[in-house]
Amino acid sequence: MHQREIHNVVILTGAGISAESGLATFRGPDGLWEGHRIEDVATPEAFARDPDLVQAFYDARRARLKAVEPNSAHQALARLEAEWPGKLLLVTQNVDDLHERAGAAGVLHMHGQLTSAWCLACDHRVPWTKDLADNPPCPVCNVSGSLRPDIVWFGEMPYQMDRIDAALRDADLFVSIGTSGAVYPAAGFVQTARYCGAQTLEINLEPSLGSVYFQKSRTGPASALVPAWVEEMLAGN
Ligand code: BV8
Repeated sequence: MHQREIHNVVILTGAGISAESGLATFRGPDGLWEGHRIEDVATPEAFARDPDLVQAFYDARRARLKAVEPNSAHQALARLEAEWPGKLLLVTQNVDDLHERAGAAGVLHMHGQLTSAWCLACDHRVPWTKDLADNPPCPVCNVSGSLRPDIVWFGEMPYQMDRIDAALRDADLFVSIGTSGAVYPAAGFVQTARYCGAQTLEINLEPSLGSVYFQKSRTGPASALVPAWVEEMLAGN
């Protein structure tokens, strides 16, 4: 990394950064939930067909958040965000709150968050930490049974894509951490960044589906590699 040219940094994280905190990834051996493929549960069609099944899937994952803690990779990224002298955008595909609980401030959750609910009656989004399966009333409009998880499902448009695209085009460095590169548009970010002149680095337990697009890659657990990389970035080498 030629540090002197790196001012604007975009970081993309995936489920792999939360794996060592004890949260299941999508495509590991546990890439199923109660025997359901994630793609079959995380869709608007599944929610229309069987809302109780989908609400239970997200209620279980929301409840699990209370049982896990951020790991050293989340903490290192929070430190980098706080101390980096240039621009830094942390985009996550994860719907957990571990980046925030490690102290990161401006996290962009492109696929939504477990700790938010979306009311289909009044279209407000509200902070949410309880279950939704029991059809609680919306705290804004008081309608019951209108709250869905504020999660971007397959076939739905990810959040803040214009902002992400502008940051990728302006990036000097794009770093992807803990993602398989299996889902678009996130899997295509490296190509946009590289096309616009950014240096690209992948940090992952194993080469991802998009490894070929990265100029540099480091394979191993995020809890070891991310703190080491942040030290290098802040030491200016
Ligand atoms: C959209 C929220 C358009 C839900 C998620 C055919 C071809 C190409 C694309 C498509 C296609 N058919 C359909 C599509 C589009 C589709 C898609 O890409 N499908 C895939 C399956 C082919 N994409 C969409 O639908 C997206 N929307 O395209 O909208 C549109 C246009 C106009 C108008 C309206 C709409 C929306 C996709 C978002 C879906 N929601 N998450 C939830 O969480 O329940 S996706 C979910 O899976 C994640 O958010 C993430 O994005 C994705 C991949 O997961 P990862 O985070 O990468 O996790 P994974 O388990 O896969 O990998 C973990 C990695 O970590 C591994 O590589 C592993 O080695 C590594 N690891 C493990 N342990 C560690 C580690 N690394 C380091 N340290 C460790 N300790």
